Amino acid sequence: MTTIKIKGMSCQHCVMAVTKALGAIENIKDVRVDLQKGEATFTELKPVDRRQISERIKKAGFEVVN
Ligand SMILES: [Cu+2]
Repeated sequence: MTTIKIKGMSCQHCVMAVTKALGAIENIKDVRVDLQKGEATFTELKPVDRRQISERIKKAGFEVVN
């Protein structure tokens, strides 16, 4: 299980957008987004490039903080 910090989420729509953005990345499964903590957790079936994750999150309008 991988956990990343995400900046900029303020409501359930943000949660949906982040969940969708992460879920669309190959080899990422079981995405859970915690709005209050500003975190997303997911399973990597194979190691996923962190830069790719950051880019997808950015495209969705948010920012990875790690
Ligand atoms: Cu929102």
